[in-house]
This record gives sequence, C-alpha cells and structure tokens, in this order.
Amino acid sequence: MKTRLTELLGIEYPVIQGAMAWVAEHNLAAAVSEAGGLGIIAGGAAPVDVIREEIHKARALTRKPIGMNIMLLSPNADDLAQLAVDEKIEALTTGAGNPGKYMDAWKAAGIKVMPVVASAALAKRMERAGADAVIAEGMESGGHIGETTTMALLPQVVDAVSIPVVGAGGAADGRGMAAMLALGAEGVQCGTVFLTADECVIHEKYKEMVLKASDISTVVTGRPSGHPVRSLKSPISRECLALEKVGDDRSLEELEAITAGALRRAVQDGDWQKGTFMAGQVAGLVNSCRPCREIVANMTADAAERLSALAARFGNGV
Ligand code: TUI
Repeated sequence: MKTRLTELLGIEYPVIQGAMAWVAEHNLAAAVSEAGGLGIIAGGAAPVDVIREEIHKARALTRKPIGMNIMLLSPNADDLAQLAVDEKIEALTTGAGNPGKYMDAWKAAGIKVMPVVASAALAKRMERAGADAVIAEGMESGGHIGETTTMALLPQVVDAVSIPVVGAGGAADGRGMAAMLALGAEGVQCGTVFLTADECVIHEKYKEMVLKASDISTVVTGRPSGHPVRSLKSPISRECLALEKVGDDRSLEELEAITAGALRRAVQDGDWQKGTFMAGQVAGLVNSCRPCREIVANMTADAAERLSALAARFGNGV
C-alpha cells in the first residue's frame, strides 16, 4: 500500500507503532519495522544512555528504518532531542507538547519529523515549522490524550495542512485503518494492538488485561491536573478518580504519590493493585497474541479489501 507516508519513510505499509513508555523498546520496534511498518523506540523519561543502547539493539535486529519518540514533558527531552541527531535516527515522533524549538536541528540532521497533535492549530504550526507529517491523535488513544475524538479531529487536521496526516486513536484492525484512510489519513499509528504482540515484552498480566478488556474497560484520569491519561480500569484508576473528586491539596499530593512509577509497575511487574495499565478504547478489539508481521500485514490487507469493496458498492454514487 503506497501513500506519501510510505514514500517519505521508505516503508512498505503505512503503519506506525505508537510510542509507549517502558513498552516500546528495541524488540517491539525492530519487529514492527521488520514487518514493513515503522517501529518506534519510546524515549519516555529514560536516561539518554539507555535509549542510545535501545537504538543500537534495534539496529542489530533490523536494517529497516527505525524511529524514536520524545515525550516533551520528560525532563530529559533536550538530551533525547540531541541523541536523535547524534544517532541519525531516520524518523522522530513527539508527544505531549510543541517540539518547535528542536525542529531546525532535526531538519538539518535529515530526520523525518512527525509531531503528534491534538488540534488543527498545532498541526498548522508544525507544518510551518517544517514537520514532514503530523500524527492526529484522538482521545480514544491510550496514555496522555487531548480532548477531541479521532473521527472529529482527523479530517479537520487533514483540511488544515498539506503534509501527510497519520491517524491515531481507534485503529486496531483493518476496519479502523480503512476508516482513517477514508477520513483523509495517509497512514495509521497504533499502540494498543501491539501491546499483545508476540514481540512485546510487557508482563503477561498486562497482556491478559488487554485481552480481557471490553469496549467500556478504559477510563480517563488526571483531567483536573491538565494531564489526562487513558488506562484500563483498575484499583489505582478508581483511587485516582476518588481523589480527584475530593480535589484538596492533600488528595492531590496523594494522587502524585500513587501514580509515580505506576506505568513501570504495570509493564514490568504486572502489578494489578498498584500499576497503571495504559490502553486505548480499542482494547476490546484486541483478542489474540500475534506476531507483528501478522498484525501489520492483516490490518493493511483488510483495510485495502474493505476500501475496494466499498468503492465497488458505492463508487458510482448509488
Ligand atoms: O504523548 C502521548 N501519550 C503519552 S505520553 C505518556 S507519559 C505521561 N504520563 C503521565 C502524564 C503525562 C504523560 C503517556 N502517553 N501522546 C501524544 C499526545 N500528544 N497526545 C496528546 C498530545 C498533545 C496534547 C497537547 C500534543 C500537543 C499538545 O499541545 C501542545 C501545545 O503547546 O499546543
């Protein structure tokens, strides 16, 4: 499937693996790139040396392009921005902020830059700053989210810019991918479906929770603090919502204490009581563990098939 995105990145299928802190390490990223998509190593808040090592390990597993993500709220963002240049990473995605101040250095290094945006206004600014593509992420996504749904955001971002737009938030199979392509996207970014990939190294308990999830299994916490995060309902998410309702200084302090390190506890320890299991609303669609190659190829083939079936059915306007 050829789009401007596949041409831009030199990949076979227009599927980008979402950056998930603690989750998106070299095994997953290399497997997605080997599958013909673009694997992404999540910088998260990890030390620069750890991410440098992750890039080297991924490069040992694949000769295909690899990407890296910089979470702009990370205290390490400046150092990770420089690491991307030093390591000549092929592609960069950014999240949770405006990467404008790094743009010139990244472009000078020949990096393909694709900021995640949650609004058409930021998409326009990113295009003006030299972004090669933007990723329009709706609030169906897991992790830190904006306010607008993919269905509403994606076509508005497509109208706002002329660079390729990638849709994110709500695609776990060919149906979601076809819908995003129909809305004008030239590729998709998926996170949740890769949580249960064979090559994904997270704790089995995390995978089990995604496999068991239904359409109403996720919840958004952190809205009062201005950093809304979608995760699977669990003891800690219930506790967060209760503390947010109280909303006084003491409960906010308590909130900080219980959420610090909670994603790591989910990913590495599978700690049901004290972990935050970030996942998107499509978790209910993820019912099996498969290799990345199968996930990427099936999703793309099914999307193409559905789009041509729809064209055959409705293409002449009746
Ligand atoms: O960044 C993500 N997803 C993430 S980051 C993360 S780690 C974290 N944990 C707790 C609190 C906060 C972060 C877990 N998941 N996705 C990309 C994304 N970016 N979603 C939404 C945005 C976004 C939102 C507002 C991007 C830009 C923006 O506005 C910036 C501006 O200055 O206008």
